[in-house]
Formats: sequence, structure tokens, C-alpha cells
Amino acid sequence: MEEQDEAFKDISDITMSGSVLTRFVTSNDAKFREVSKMLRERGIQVDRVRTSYPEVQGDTLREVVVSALEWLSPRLGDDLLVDDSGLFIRPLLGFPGVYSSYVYRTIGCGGVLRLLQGMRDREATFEACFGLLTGGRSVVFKGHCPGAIAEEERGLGGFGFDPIFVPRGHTRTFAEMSLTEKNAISHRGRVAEELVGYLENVGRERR
Ligand code: ITT
Repeated sequence: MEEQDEAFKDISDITMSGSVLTRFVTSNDAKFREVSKMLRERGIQVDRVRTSYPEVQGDTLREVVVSALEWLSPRLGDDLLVDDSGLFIRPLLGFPGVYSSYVYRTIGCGGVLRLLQGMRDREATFEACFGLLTGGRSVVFKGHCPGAIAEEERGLGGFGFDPIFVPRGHTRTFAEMSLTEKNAISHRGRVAEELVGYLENVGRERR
């Protein structure tokens, strides 16, 4: 409750000092760690609203973030960020994709490895889609990271499917990398980079 109150503080003091405040609405601790690290390193304030929202069963991540912002905006107001992401595995025709959260909670990394047993084509892409609501305007940012599904789980870092995903051009899984290394190449890191550029412009306009 305390954290929610903090998220509702008046943003005018912060924008006056030149940096922008955004509130990241997510139930996922690891996502918040990754994004807040990148934003804070660039002088952008980010608070957490630890809540979930109804996720429409859309065909794309974009549909999910647009409808999330439509649902959240009358409830939480302006300056909101949401992230919908997923793992798209080529030989499984893009599965689990928009169902990644459910698939991780049900069959997990082990289940995905079993689905791919004996398959040589293990190509996969992580995608992230951010929806930002600021100044009454919604903006969508997308980023991806190509790679492949490993033969077995490796590493203790990260979250979700990180132990089975090897980004292209690397031999270690995301779970074997530090947060800084993952952010430098990941789908989420790429989107966060674009978001930073956008928020820096918003900050300049508001000054
Ligand atoms: P929100 O409250 O932010 O929606 P969530 O965990 O439900 O949190 P998503 O609906 O975007 O998030 O589900 C994406 C799932 O895809 C997530 O739970 C992970 O299992 C997986 N995933 C997404 N990005 C990942 C990453 O960087 N590394 C590993 N797994 C990831």
C-alpha cells in the first residue's frame, strides 16, 4: 500500500527539476529490475506500481499493451509504462509467443525443452513491447533479440525462459549473464534504449 501511495505522488516537482518520472506497472520483479536499472542510469526516475491488469488475449504484444493502457489510464492517471513480452520459437510456429507467461507457469523451461526434443532447428526470438502513456498520449515501442533454444537449462540468473535462451552470436544463456550484459543485448534492453531517447525529449519539452 505504501508503495502504491509513493507511485501516486505529484510529478510536478520532479519534472521541474528536468527529469521525467514514469510509473512502471508490472507484477514481475525481474522486469522491473532490468528496466529501472537502465532508466535510472540515464537519470530517468521510475517508480513501481505492483499490480496486474486484465491481459486481452490478442494476437500481438502490441494489442496487449494498448488495451492495458486503456484499462489502467482511468484508474491510475498519466505517466504509465507497461511491458508485454514473449518468446517466439520458430519450429513451434511462434509458440508460446503471447502465451509465454502462461506457458512458463505451466510447463516451464523443461516443458519447452521437451517440445523441442530431437529438433535441429531451435531458432527463437524474444520480443518486448512497451506501452507508454504520457501527456495523455500513448506510444508503443518494440524490440527483439534473435537467438536459439539451448539443449538444456544453464545458469541461475535472470528469470523466466532465460536459462534456455542463447542470444545470437553468444554461447552463454541469458541466465549465465550479468544483468548489465543481458540489458546490453536483450529485447527489453533495446526497447528501454528507445524509451530513454523518447523520455529525454519529453523532459526537454517540459523544461
Ligand atoms: P506483467 O505483470 O508485467 O505482465 P508477466 O510476467 O505476466 O508480468 P508478460 O505477460 O509480459 O509478463 O509475460 C512474459 C513472459 O515471457 C514472462 O513471464 C517470462 O516467462 C517470459 N519472458 C519475457 N521476457 C523475458 C526475459 O527477458 N527473459 C526470460 N523470460 C522472459
